[in-house]
Amino acid sequence: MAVCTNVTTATQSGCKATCGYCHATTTPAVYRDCLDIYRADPHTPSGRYQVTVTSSYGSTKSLSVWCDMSNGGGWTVFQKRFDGSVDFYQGIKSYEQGFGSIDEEFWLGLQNMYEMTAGHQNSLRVDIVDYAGNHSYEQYGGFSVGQGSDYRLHVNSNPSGTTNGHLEYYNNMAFSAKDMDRDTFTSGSCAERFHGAFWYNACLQKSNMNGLYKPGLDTQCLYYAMNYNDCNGNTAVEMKFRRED
Ligand SMILES: [Ca+2]
Repeated sequence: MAVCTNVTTATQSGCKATCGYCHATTTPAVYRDCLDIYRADPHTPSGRYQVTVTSSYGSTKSLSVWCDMSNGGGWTVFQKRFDGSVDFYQGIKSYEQGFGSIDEEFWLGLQNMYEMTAGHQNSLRVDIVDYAGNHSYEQYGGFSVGQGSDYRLHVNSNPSGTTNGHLEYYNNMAFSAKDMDRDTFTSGSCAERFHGAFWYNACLQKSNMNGLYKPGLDTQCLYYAMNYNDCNGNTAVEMKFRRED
């Protein structure tokens, strides 16, 4: 309940005048993303929250998201992997719509990512735990996902962090999956070759975030910021974005 003051008529929207004051039920707050939730309460913990996503056509939908309230808070996680319980070798429709469980491993979905990042300045953060248990991270500016059907990646170069990442190598690439080859490798499919789905370029892979969950040496495995020939699969990874406007 909220108290509206200085109400002069009983017809004010949502209000019922009583003795010059008006007591009205507040409209539930609409949170567009984890940043709105963080700003409403900077002490709220990381976890599962409900946000309202507005499409480019103006329609709205409720969406469960995982929010990382550490590292400055307000991060909307769009990919989380830590135990290999979810199969990430999926087709383009699954990657468009999202899959997995928001409390466990998941991919949030390219359409959701487009609708939540379009028209905003966003940062991208990657958190990694390598096969030896070492934690590292990287942060990029200029992140957004273009509209369907190809959902191009936009990300700036010169990241900050503790990993020598190169996601800018994939800047302006279309998203490819095992059943949708939009990479620039003309003799085959990077998604098939690396058992994943990503904004693949010409298969000179420097990251394979949706690859096979197989910690240890394997060129098809989940890895970030290394040459695939040196790949020791990561044991945990999160990718997340935050509005900066
Ligand atoms: Ca190809």
